[in-house]
Amino acid sequence: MRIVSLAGGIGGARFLRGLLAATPDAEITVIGNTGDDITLFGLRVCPDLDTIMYTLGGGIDENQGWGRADETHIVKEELAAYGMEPQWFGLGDRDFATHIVRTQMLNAGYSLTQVTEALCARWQPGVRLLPMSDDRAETHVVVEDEHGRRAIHFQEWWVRLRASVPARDIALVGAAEAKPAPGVLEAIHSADVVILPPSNPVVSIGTILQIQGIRQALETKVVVGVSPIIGNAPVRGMADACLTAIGVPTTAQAVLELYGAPLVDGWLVAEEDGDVSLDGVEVRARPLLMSDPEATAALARAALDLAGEIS
Ligand code: GDP
Ligand code: FO1
Ligand code: CA
Ligand code: CA
Repeated sequence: MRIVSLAGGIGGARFLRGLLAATPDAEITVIGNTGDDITLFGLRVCPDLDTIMYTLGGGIDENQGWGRADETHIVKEELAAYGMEPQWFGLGDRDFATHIVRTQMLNAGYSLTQVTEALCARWQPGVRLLPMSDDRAETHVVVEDEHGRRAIHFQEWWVRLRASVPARDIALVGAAEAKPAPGVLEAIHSADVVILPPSNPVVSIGTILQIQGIRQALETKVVVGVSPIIGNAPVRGMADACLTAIGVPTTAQAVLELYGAPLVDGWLVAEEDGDVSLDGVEVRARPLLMSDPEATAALARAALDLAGEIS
């Protein structure tokens, strides 16, 4: 079976680990969000691609959900001692090596797709990991405070401000020009099933859906989504602040409507959200908490079962 899954960082990566356990023989292509990407100290950092690569490759800091296990922060401390900014983004020493390899390859003319493949040669994630685009398209957040109204990089809003300043708008700068990475549309066209894992609906899934041609390609397929919202709250993180910014309520119903039909054909919600419905969409209530590997694999199996029912 050929499966395509879109993915953000932690929610996407954990779901994919369950999907691999549930279907060890499937050929899985992951289309990863690169809207979170940022250049720091001259180095290109791709948080969501790295979170997937480290999680599936056994190198993730399991408690934190991002960054490397057994990490140290000597380079960060030394940069701070020189007064180098920004100091609000915590790059670890092991993680730095990934960004050095990536940046060196990008500067030598390789595409992000090629770089990601090279990094995955070490981590062996068990999936084909593709960036949504080789073109630079970064999420920015419009905020308004005592300094006035301005757009800042998504990471500055998320990490430095902890989404505490209300976002007036969220925009993917460069979206109009960004093309899907090589292999993305081909993977969608040859997929038997497409999964929207419980990733952030605005700055992970919503970002990928903005890349030219991806939404249209997905509309021709059987697509099953898993709600990242349970009982009107995100399971983890600050997705509610992102949804509010684009005028969408933090409910499993509203996220389904945001993705919409005919894109989505099946939608998994938690038991307590069992009243969710939309014309043209099969909705099922299932345990949605990825609390351990077994529960996560069962969730992935539920998504595949629903896809099987629809096709
Ligand atoms: P990020 O890029 O690291 O923020 O990660 P993603 O975008 O892939 O996923 C973030 C989303 O995952 C958040 O909106 C959470 O609500 C959701 N999430 C995290 N853990 C769980 C879980 O166990 N179950 C469900 N259904 N959603 C989860
Ligand atoms: N998240 C934080 O909250 N603080 C950090 O200092 C931080 C550093 C970081 C470094 C590398 C990386 O791959 C991810 C990192 N993250 C950090 C997580 C990440 O920036 C965000 O959670 C996601 O981009 C939001 O989806
Ligand atoms: Ca992300
Ligand atoms: Ca469809």
